Amino acid sequence: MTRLDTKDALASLYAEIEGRNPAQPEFHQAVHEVLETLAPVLEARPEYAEAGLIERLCEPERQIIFRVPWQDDRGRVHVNRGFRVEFNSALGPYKGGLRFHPSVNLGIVKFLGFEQVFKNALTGLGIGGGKGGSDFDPRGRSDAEIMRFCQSYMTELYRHIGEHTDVPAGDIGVGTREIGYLFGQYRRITNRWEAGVLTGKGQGWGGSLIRPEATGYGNVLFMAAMLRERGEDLEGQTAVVSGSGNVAIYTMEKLIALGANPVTCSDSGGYVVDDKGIDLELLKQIKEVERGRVSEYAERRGASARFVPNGRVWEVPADIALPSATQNELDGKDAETLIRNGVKAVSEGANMPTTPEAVQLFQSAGVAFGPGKAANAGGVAVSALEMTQNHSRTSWTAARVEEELDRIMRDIHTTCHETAERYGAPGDYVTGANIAGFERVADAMLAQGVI
Ligand code: NDP
Ligand code: 2IT
Repeated sequence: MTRLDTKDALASLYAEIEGRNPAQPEFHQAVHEVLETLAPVLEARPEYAEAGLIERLCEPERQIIFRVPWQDDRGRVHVNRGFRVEFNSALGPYKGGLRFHPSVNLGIVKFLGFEQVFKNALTGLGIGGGKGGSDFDPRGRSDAEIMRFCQSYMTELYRHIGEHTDVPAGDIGVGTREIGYLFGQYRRITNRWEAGVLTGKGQGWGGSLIRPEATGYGNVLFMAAMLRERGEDLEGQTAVVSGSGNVAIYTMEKLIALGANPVTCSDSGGYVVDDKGIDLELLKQIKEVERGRVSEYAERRGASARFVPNGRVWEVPADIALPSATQNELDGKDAETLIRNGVKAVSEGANMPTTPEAVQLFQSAGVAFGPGKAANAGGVAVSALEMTQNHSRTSWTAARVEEELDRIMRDIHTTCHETAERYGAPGDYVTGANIAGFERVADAMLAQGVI
């Protein structure tokens, strides 16, 4: 087939997938972004198309939707919807986080699960892809309410997961506290100490050192590798970071450690800009200990910081940008602003935070762009190391885990870089990540037959 024929075939496949999965715009966006880059590899390897690989890759192996009833502290009954999409297990057990946020629906879980398949393949660690969550809103809920919700959620989920089957972890709204309640309920129902069934566990009951830090640290390592390609490093770079949760906080911690200066953070209420650089101890106290808002940071920090309600954090001038909150938080207009202000590299801590239009603008302007499925893979990679530690009943030192994380992120960067070059798109990390992830999953699926 010629390039044009392949592109036509992909376009009609995409139209079919869109029609078959109505009202799932985020899933369509994620699929489109991958299919758009696959033409060269499908031409080079016609056996992929013959084996119906794209059709199979875009259809989850299993989709589970369930009722999650729970009682609040006043005894009122609430009903939420729970999801677990087991997308692809060609490379290993389904692996991916759980998101608790009111915006969660099947389309969002499917976009996240689809991305996870390629991301997990890029780690090289033998993990398939899945994602789950609920439209439950944890904001303002007491510990007891969170616990009852998690227990109810796990009362259904437990029958679908297991250390060799499907291994959930955290994502937005799910951290160590929630993983603790989920793990406790799993243990109670199954009467098994099965540490490898969940990752992101606490220290002392099966968790891995550096897992809380891993996504943010890994993203900064990916950013550093992109800068190195351009003959630069992080020293002295001003960074704009969005979000103020797990990924954002440890992104800032690593940026500071490597000599860069993060000057912003945000939440859904607005953003903070701090001329002296973010005071991480204060931010951690407010977000991790008090579970407060970034507006409180500005109130307590003094004259160097101000809170901009409902503002776009991307209007703050910076050398590098690390979106670390949520999908589609950085659009074409934001990209234009960043480019005008001289941004030279963007690396995605969040999943699909940059709209397709913004990605296009960055790439045309020569801004290095690291897509989430490569740049934020450090989190799931250390989850896989947590599973390894659980299987062998050992725990590694922080230094050992960090060393592994460093190696894995360098490998992912090299793989994406070399793959892009091999397929005639030098410097295009989106193409490199998609093709490299695809080849690994596709080869395993080919070998395992039509299932
Ligand atoms: P957290 O729940 O710890 O933090 C989420 C942050 O994003 C908060 O600041 C939150 O603000 C903000 N946010 C969430 N939803 C929205 C929204 N709809 N609009 C505006 N702001 C929003 O989550 P994480 O830090 O774990 O996750 C952040 C991103 O990183 C997500 O895209 C996640 O999928 C991705 N990711 C996470 C990994 C992990 O290991 N945790 C691994 C790889 C990727 P507010 O409190 O106001 O909602
Ligand atoms: O998006 C992600 O990679 C995560 N939320 C982490 C998944 C995991 O299994 O650690």
